[in-house]
Amino acid sequence: MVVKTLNEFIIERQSDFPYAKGELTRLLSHIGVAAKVVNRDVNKAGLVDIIGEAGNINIQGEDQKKLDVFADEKFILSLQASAECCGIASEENEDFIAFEDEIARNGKYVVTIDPLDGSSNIDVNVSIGTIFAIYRRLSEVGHKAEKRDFMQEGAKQVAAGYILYGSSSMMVYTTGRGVNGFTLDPSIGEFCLSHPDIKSPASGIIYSINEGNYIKFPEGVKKYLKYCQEKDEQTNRPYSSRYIGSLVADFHRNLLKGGIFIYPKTDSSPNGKLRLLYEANPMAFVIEQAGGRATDGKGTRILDVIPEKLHQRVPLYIGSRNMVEKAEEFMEKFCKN
Ligand code: P6P
Repeated sequence: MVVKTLNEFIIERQSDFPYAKGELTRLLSHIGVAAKVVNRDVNKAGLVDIIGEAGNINIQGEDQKKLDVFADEKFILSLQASAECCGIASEENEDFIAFEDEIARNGKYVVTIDPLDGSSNIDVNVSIGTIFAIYRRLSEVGHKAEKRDFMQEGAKQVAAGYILYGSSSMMVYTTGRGVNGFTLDPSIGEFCLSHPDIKSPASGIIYSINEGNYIKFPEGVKKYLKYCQEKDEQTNRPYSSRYIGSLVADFHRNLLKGGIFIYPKTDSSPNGKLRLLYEANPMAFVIEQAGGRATDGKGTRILDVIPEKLHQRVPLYIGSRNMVEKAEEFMEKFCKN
């Protein structure tokens, strides 16, 4: 079988966009380059002195691991060098970054990114990931990026995806014409097309949620979990509980095998934990393009949520369409507020 690299695929698909003159192509290619650099260091994290707290506390109030900082820097440098991106909103930075240099200011796109999601898993060698979304800027080309460029609803994404640094490293993304997955071949240092046209199974037998928070869950979630655990051969229940605690890893497994991931609101986290701009929205674009569903549990599509704050959180019910709809039925029946 002839191997198709990420760059060959991106260029081949560029013809999908008559208006695009290669800008998005270059942007996606630069993301791929940064991913390879971060992958190299994630894979040897145990060997070099980049494990452990960088001594900083990030905007989320979490200990910043050195690899967090390293990944954030690598993606920012690569995106700025693409000359297609005029600004970035990152989980690791309190405010958005508007590039100052003239070339970057002429970029037509902005990027929201979680440079290294699940970083608390770095020290124990559990899969972690990068999540990104690309929007067309609203502000005038040639000027600095403005906050409104980043406060667009997810439905305005022109591309989104993730890199999974796991047993093998993969890049999965969509530009609104389906979802394709690329596996890094270390022998040639290229992401190669390995999962063309990924489709989310309409149903599955996996549910992913941190059951340690059970007592804090809304009643509808508690009832849905009991539904998952009941025996019913016709609907292949009881389902299996699978939770890695790394969104990219949990999402990717459920995307391929079928399943639902839930991070609901709780009393202590009234909007859940996951971030709208650079976690929920990119994953929602991917899952919908694969035929799945992503909502806040109360019928609002994640992609329709109008952002109000850069690091705003949102409850996330995402995965196989039938499973998300079933969970929403329980939320509708048992959670009126
Ligand atoms: P909890 C990792 O810190 C993360 O942001 C996601 O990758 C993951 O899905 C979630 O938090 C896990 O959160 O509260 O279950 O540990």
